[in-house]
Amino acid sequence: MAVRVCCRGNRVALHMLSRSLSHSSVSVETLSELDSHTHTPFSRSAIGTFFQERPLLTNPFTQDALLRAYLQRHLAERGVQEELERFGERVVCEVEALGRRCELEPPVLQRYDPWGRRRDRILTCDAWAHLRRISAHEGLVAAAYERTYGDWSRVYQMSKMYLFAPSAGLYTCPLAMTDGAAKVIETLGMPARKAFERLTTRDDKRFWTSGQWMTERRGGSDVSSGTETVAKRQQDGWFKLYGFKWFTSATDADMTLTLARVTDENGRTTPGSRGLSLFLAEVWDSDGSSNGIEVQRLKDKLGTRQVPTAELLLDGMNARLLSEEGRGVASIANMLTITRIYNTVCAVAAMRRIVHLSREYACKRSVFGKLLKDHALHVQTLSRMEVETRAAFLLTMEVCRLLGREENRSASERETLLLRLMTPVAKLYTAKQAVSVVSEGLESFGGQGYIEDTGLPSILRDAQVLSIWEGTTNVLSLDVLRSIAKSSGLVLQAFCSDVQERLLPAESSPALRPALTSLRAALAALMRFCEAAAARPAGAMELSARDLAYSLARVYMGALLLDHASWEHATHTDVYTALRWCDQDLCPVVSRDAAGCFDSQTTAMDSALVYDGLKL
Ligand code: MFK
Repeated sequence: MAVRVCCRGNRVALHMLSRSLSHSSVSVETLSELDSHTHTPFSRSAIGTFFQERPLLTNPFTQDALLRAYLQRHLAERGVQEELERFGERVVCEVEALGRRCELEPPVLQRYDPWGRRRDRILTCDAWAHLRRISAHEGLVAAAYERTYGDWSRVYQMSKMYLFAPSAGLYTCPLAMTDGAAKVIETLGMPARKAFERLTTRDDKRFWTSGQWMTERRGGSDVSSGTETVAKRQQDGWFKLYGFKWFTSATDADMTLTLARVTDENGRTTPGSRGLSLFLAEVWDSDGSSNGIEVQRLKDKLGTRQVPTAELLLDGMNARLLSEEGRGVASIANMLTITRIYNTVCAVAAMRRIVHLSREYACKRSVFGKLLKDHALHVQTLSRMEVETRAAFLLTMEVCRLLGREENRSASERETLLLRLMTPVAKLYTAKQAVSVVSEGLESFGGQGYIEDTGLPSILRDAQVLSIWEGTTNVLSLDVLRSIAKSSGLVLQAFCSDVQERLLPAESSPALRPALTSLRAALAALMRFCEAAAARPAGAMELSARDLAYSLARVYMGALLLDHASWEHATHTDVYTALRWCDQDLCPVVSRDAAGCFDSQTTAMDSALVYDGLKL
């Protein structure tokens, strides 16, 4: 092998010539000597002339057939499509670059002022501030509370969020908590009207974002026993909070909602959930100093690097009591409903984005003599991603629709029950889908999907958090059980009758028959399982919780796909999607039960398997 270095001014080109493997040499030549190599590959350039085409991001509204069809069906004649098309253009031309800058210029913690005085400040980049302004102007939170579209206001707002999310550098995180805080205040009867107005304004100068500080060092799932923060009542009726918050997201927020235990005159607190109350605090004073808060450090995370996530010591933070004393968890649950729905929207949006880029790339990338889009195996993989994305989209929009109807006071009892049941189901299931679909999507770019500055890896990193924050998959599966127990099974009855009704129009379509048959069988099996499970010990129910939640998700998504495919303007593609979705095991809780997975001896076997080889 010979390596030759040629010089012309500052230009240096390295030429790797595979002449001989037996000896290598380095020589310096002038360009004129190289003229004889004009036709040699790589002779004039360091890297040759072939470059891979990058996938182009185009208007996410116009390229999304299902979103457009869904809106045409439900929100047709109200100028919504034009507005979303305009916003989609803004996402591509403006938001995308801002989001990318937030990834490249992550927040930093400044602890001291130039004269050595402790003064914690979280510094975020200009792009983050710009996204805040855009969010306010576009009414990304406000639209939900203006209720311009009545029952459909949430669908409208979340359609916008869905377009915004994959480009927005995780600005959806503060927006989720802001929306959640507004929802809590509204539900509690407006005890903090001024804060509510700021959270829901379109005026960027007045717009506030909110945090949601729930997680402490003892853990984020078991909030009732893990919360150590205490609240000491002051003479003016306000409280001073003392505690340590272990994860606080988007800590640059203007205000926050947080949980603490009110102390009695002897300094004692009530343990458990009954001892927790909900507080509202402004995070920063008017001079920019913090409200009795020390920022211990910013977290070093796998993804969501755009978002300042901090550990906070609350050392006398002034706060006002928002809920009744002891009703903290029940009150903040309204916020969790909203943030879990945002999580769902962001999960689907991430899936849609990767599918968008993957299919675009497949039209440009040629391999083995033809474009990727002409390789049937590659297209099969993309179509499976598309099926997952469509099912997730319809479930997400249905949950948003239910939320909108509840907020517009038009929800029936069945719809209210369904919202309670399907919020955790949608959150947990779409989060898992997002990780899987985005991971598959990265693979569709080959090695380029693994290269940082393509921007692709950050989509996967950011998707990974979706199954963790706002409750892990298992915590949410237990929340599904909680909703069943609390309603004495009424949520399941609502589920069953809703699915049955949705399937009726599909009866007149021969093309949909195989999917309809599978879905009806799955629903019947699921309901039989639930009836039998009521007689089982609580431990067995808990063991089946995840598979039960997955079954509810798959059956409901199937029903929504069939419903959509039965619409008068449905396409062959809609029918095909429903058929493909119903190909799978729609009811894993029943198949796992049949395999003995929830039997009493299973826990011991699982434990023996997991700890095999480890001395306990
Ligand atoms: C892109 C998206 C961006 C999102 C960004 C957000 C960033 C923020 C990051 C975070 O903060 S992540 C941390 C989020 N933390 C969690 O999600 C907590 C996870 N743990 C749970 O959800 C537990 O299940 C829970 C804390 C709720 C358990 O608490 P408890 O006290 O053991 O619950 P309990 O005793 O069963 O219920 C207390 C009350 O709350 C009951 O009301 P009642 O007193 O009236 O009976 C319950 O019905 C009610 N409740 C609980 N969960 C509910 C609920 N109500 C409605 N919906 C729910 N999901």
